[in-house]
Amino acid sequence: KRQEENALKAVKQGKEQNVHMQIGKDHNNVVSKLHVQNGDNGRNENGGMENKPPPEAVLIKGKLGNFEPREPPPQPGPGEGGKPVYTSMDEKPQANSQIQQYGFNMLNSDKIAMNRTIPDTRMAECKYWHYPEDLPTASVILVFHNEGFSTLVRTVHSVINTSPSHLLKEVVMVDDFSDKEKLKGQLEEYLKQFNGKVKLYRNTERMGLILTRTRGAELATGDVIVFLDAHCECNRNWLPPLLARIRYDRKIMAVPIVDGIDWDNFEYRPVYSSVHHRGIFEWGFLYKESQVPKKELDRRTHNSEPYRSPTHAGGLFAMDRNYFFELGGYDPGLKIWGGENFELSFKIWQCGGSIEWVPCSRVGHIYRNFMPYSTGQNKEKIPIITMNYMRVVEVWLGDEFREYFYTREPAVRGYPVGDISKQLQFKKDHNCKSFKWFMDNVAYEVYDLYPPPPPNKAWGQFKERKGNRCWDTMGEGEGGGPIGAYYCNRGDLPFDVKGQITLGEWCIKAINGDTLHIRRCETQPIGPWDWNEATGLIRNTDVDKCVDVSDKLLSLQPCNPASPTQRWEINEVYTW
Ligand code: LR7
Ligand code: MN
Repeated sequence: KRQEENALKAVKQGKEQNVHMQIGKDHNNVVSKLHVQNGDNGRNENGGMENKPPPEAVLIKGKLGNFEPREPPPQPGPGEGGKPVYTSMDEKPQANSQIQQYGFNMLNSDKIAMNRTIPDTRMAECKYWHYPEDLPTASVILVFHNEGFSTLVRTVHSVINTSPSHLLKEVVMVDDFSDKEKLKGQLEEYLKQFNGKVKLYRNTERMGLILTRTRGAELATGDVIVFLDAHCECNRNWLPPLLARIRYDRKIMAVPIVDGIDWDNFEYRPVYSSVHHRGIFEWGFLYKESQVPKKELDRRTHNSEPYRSPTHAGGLFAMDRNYFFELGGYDPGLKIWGGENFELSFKIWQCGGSIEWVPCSRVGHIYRNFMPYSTGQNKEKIPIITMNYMRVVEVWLGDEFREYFYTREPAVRGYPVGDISKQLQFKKDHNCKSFKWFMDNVAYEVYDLYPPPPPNKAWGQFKERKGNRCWDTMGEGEGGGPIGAYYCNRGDLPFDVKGQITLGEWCIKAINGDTLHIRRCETQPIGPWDWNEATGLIRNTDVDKCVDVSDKLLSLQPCNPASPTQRWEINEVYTW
């Protein structure tokens, strides 16, 4: 009991505590485990020594944490407690037009109180963490482009309501050149109630979210910058656990767990309960999340402690402001949307920092049903997102790993990515480690989930030799119905040396040896396709049948080199 009191006092004062501590070494060989009080766990070898870093958090079961808020009062009305809100039949047309505009059902959002409560989705033990009182201050940065009004300002209310006011230096809003009337004068007027705590800046041209965030960071005055998307609701005590990690080590990027809020009915749904996930990627750089390897979980004492993650989704994270700029911020060559999460993650890990996901910090994010704005293409019609990935690949991956990306995206190989000399110089100047080091030490499970793709044998459109139809998804996606052949106007299908035919991260498979479908690839990329360039037959070696087209439908039939409906060429003329 006394020990607990001492630990608590020490933590509050940000001082050394003379109690049991868990000490481990991390990749930088510095003490990295949380110093946790765990009661009866032997002796503390280092206890009592002066000049040790102060403990940054202590878990005292049964004693509510020092930043634990009072339960917020319920706001009777639609959506209270994170419950769903529904649209009546009469409202449907209006709701649909809002959804078209925003990707959210703003009609429903408008019914919900600005300070509705949401369910506390944290692990039970989160309530009992005590954090140092002298945490750094935070600037919460919200960048927005044509967001819905009520979802945008509910985000502001939520940040203000859930953050200790002395730790929230300000909310920095940066309007990325929205053209919606309501986001102009009316927003300025609305924000007056926050008495200067919320600052609004506007871009004079559309800069995209990446450059706009950098601008927000420049304008921020807090010690720590916290980025959130402009459609979030923060959960109980979300901020101190993030700040505590940065106070402990300023090179930690601290990431909250992102709960889901429904785009239609605004129901608040916990994303994971106690099974921890972390951010990874496949070789086309689609963002993925997978369960945290045991090895990583075992570094911790309590299951509510932060764990390390290779990357993050991009939108929600906290970082020491100066550290962000020491890293050069985001690569200013990245445009509009996408890839910036990987750029910053690889840079952090390879150049001496780390990323942690913090289970006791939870924030809800509204996932749109579609993106209401376009991210655009460059003048050669390559999507901006792909261009961004290429820049990241060229700067951070190195020869071996770069190859895997171009196997997935063969059409853009060799395409100029703009000037990356500054980024490469940064890597040199900071002695940044290789991507292989990152893969082996941080992102190791990616190899198991997404083994490096075998080189392509060919890629392009599978086209009838005598005819003008090409393989086509017919609008089907992963898990969907049979694919067919149609006008040759879209899509490419890389065909690799191990016999896979792939569509992005997916594979073409023959279900029951019959029709062709888009399915998950095998973990070990082997077979079953064989394309005979001479005859044009595409044989499925599992069932020894060939791809045939009849009435727009692709199916497997007994191989017949004389049949015109079985002879295919791979047409490498690719247009975006
Ligand atoms: O041109 C733009 N200018 C902007 O200011 C386009 C967007 N924005 C704003 C926008 O208003 C929003 O506040 O930028 C923010 C993010 O845009 P979203 O909400 O349309 O993006 P998203 O949620 O679909 O996408 C995810 O990936 C992006 C890749 O660049 C960003 O990193 C987003 O922040 C990121 N969102 C999350 O990580 C939320 C949680 C998980 C997901 C998905
Ligand atoms: Mn978003």
